[in-house]
Amino acid sequence: MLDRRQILAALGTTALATLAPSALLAAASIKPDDASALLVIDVQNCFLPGGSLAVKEGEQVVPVINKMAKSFANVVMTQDWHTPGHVSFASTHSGKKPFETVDLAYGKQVLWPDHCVQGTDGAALSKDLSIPHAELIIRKGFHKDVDSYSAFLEADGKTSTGLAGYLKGRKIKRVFVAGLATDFCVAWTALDARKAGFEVYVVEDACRGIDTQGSLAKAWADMAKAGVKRIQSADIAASA
Ligand code: VGL
Ligand code: ZN
Repeated sequence: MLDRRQILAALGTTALATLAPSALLAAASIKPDDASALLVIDVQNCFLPGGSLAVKEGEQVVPVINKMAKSFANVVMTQDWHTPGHVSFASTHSGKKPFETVDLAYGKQVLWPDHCVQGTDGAALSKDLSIPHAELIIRKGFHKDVDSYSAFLEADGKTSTGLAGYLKGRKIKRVFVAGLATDFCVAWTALDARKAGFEVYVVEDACRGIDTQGSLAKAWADMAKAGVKRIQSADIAASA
């Protein structure tokens, strides 16, 4: 006969045995495979503290991305890479200030402080990134008269960066997007990745936003509508 204490002890063991594995699974249920790539967007000095277009808490994404990158066999990084006098700079348009907008041939353009000018220290990737196995760095926004938030398609909506072709050539089916800024380069990259036919995850705690004129809420709404999955870095299984 089991006494009361033995029954309680057995129940306790059963409860632990049944609960613990599912709790662990829920904590890290996504395992990146060879058909998965991590896209690290614009983790550049200009977007970090002290930079000309510093994103609030931008530096906090770096350790999260470094850790997560270890779970990926495939990592691609991007670099915003503008000409001097780029069309996206407020300083290029007389009488305009940063965060105002202008209407260009391809649509509405938010104007920014000068940032990520080709070859400058501000355009360099953060020295705190530690992803030696990253296999491609793609530069974007290098045409003087066209911006490119997206890593796939310039803001004219038709000029390709070549990234979709690269990823498809490498048989990548799933992309995980992280970096700066959530509401611009991360969101536009995620939306274009969906349009190009990829399964897309945005890792929320590995991103930070600029949030101008409601841009952050709009970006998340647009991404949800497009079928982008919003996850946390803890949802990704750590490397073995
Ligand atoms: C970005 C504004 C201007 C970004 C780039 O990386 O999100 N935002 N250029
Ligand atoms: Zn830019």
